[in-house]
Amino acid sequence: MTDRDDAARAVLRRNDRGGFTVPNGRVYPFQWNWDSAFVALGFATFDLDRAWRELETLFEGQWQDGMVPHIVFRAPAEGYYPGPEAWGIQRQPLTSGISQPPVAATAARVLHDLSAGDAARIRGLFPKLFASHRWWHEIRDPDGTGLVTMVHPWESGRDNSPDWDEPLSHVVPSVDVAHLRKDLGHVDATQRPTHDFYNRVMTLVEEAKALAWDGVSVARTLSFRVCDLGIQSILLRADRDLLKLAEELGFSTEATALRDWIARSETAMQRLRGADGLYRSLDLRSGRLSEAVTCAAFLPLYARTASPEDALALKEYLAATRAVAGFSVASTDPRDRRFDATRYWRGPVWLMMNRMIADGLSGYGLTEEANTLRQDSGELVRRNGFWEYFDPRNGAGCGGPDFSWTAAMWLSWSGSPSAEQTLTAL
Ligand code: 9WN
Repeated sequence: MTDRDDAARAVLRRNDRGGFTVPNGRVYPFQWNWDSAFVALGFATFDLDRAWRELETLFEGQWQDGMVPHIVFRAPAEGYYPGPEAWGIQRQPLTSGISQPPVAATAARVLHDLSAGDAARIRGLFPKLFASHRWWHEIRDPDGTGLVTMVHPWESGRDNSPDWDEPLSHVVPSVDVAHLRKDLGHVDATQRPTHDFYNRVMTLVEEAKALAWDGVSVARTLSFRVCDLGIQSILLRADRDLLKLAEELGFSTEATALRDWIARSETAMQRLRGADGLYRSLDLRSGRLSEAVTCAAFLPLYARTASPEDALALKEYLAATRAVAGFSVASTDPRDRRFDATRYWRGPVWLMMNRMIADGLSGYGLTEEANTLRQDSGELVRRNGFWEYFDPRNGAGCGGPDFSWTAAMWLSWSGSPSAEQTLTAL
């Protein structure tokens, strides 16, 4: 145990609002979907019961159709836009109307592995996890193509990535929400998305409201419809983890469905492979692959769907970009004109991305590269603390301080003395 471990636990305890954790009390005062999955991994290092609770409270926000919302507004809080009134959804607990990358089943698998044969918690959660995967594969892929649709940049969790520039340029803004924003009161404007971005993404919320948030109509008709390489890869990996759980727990009908979804996704993912061997997101409206190469390019390794040749191409790409950017992994290729070292998802490093990428690299035997990511991630925290994200050039902390998932990644991965142990844990 080190002082920094204590500090990381203190961040999680401070951001704990009683069974659920806020990413950061000031900037993000509610429960977020994929944040909670990563936070559960952090709690699991010192309080396994509390770790399960994080996932259980997240799923209390699950919709009837299986969707797990990207925000659960569990208790009123000031300081964040768009709050519950902007989404206009009448259910309890109050939630947003879109989802986020489905990391939860993978986190649940890790918690179950740590639960020493006690299957009670996973048995309670399994049907809900399965319903959420069914939602992605059926509601968000209504034609069964094997590629799931995201309808809003916030669903990717990589909100402001250059991946969305082109598809978002076709959304005609119908609202002006600049005056409603609260993020700029907490974080420097150069580190946050532009007003134009907010006007376009809130236009998408208005479009969905007009459809009364009907799942299939939203998936078929919103003016932003993209297959995000991140969601697609994270879902495929989570399908595999959920399949392991289904087999162990004897959920055979669910296991059959999961095998079908996995087979379909594996085939369809080939459509995301560019001529240079690197994977990208696909604009489902125009049929065009994203031009940018972003940190999501590594996630087919995490999904275990890349070929050994793809893995070698990514190894080279990692070395080349690290030589330019400094700390890995920059969220946008630092040689790209769209790279911006401190602006949200256009350059900075995120530790939970690094952890998934390192898991992928080690899954392909690239242990040295995986260790480099773990060391870079550890160093960023040692130098600067538990920031939301970091400038890859000098490691400066950006966004919000005392961030839950950064503390959780420190405890469960980058701060651990043994790389081997932690790299196989996810
Ligand atoms: C919108 C909470 C979330 C993360 C996302 C990150 C950011 C929200 C925002 O914060 O998004 O969901 O208002 O910018 O991009 O990945 O889950 O930490």
